Amino acid sequence: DVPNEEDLELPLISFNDTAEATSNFSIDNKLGEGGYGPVFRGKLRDGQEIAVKRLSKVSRQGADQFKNEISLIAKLQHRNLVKLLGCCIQGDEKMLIYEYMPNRSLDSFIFDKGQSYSLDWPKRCKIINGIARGLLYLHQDSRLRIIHRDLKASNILLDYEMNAKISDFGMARSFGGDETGASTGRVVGTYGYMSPEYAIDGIFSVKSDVFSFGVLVLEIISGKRNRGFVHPDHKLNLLGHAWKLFTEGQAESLMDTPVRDSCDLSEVLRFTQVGLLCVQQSPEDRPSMASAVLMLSSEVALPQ
Ligand code: ACK
Repeated sequence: DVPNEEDLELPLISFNDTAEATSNFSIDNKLGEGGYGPVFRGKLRDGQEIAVKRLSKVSRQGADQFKNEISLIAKLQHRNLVKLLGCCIQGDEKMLIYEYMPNRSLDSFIFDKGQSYSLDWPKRCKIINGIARGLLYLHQDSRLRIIHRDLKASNILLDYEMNAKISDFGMARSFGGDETGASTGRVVGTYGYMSPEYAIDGIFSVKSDVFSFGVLVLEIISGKRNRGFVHPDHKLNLLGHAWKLFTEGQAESLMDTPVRDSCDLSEVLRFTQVGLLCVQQSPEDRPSMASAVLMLSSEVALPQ
């Protein structure tokens, strides 16, 4: 299901080769290692800051993921998705050029104790709403209907105003409107965020993204990572822990200190409940992203 080069709907700037690409922007310091190679910070000739993903070691799988990312993301345009500005897919060294996200990834913000103090509830609330809207767009836009398949804190990037944008579409799949799901023999993704039906049987659908979204919501509220994949009522897992505290009326003790110090309690409780609905064991019991967005904004009564 990897498209041919001719079928790619190319983004704004497409460079013919590495030399042409690099004469149009500078590449500065390395930001880190991404899914298929290093990511660098750079600048376009007009001074606009960019992030450049390079695919240096051209394994077949890496090249396929790279093309997959281009063909899907070239069609995407939403304030909660990281914008692809250009690409260079010919030649040995392939590159994707993205808008630069100065506050980097949500991962370091919520799990690094030094930084998490600056992330009060209003900011976290805005981040959750942003991720929800970005995901809703992916699932619903009739031209797209995309399942991300690797939604996690390190794939959420933050701009100057702490708006959240979803990145990394290397594993995304277009599902063409069939909501019942598809299966794969090769399970890819990250354990703490993987729904049980995907981790065990390789079945993915929009509801597997909803599960990952629920994990993210609970991580953002608690400041704790969900590790491993176990049944939600397992004691050791964040999901089980959150469920237990919530049903015992102790949800406040789930909250990360900066959240507790700055929040509207009823709002955090509502968000926690939405998170818990999204991580239910059975995909049919999880809300769609459209319902999740409505529930976050309190427009509908939550099921008990
Ligand atoms: O967590 P980070 O600081 O944010 O480290 C990773 C690293 O590159 C490897 O993925 C960072 N990164 C990826 N895309 C961008 C971008 N568009 N703007 C800024 N940083 C980025 C990511």
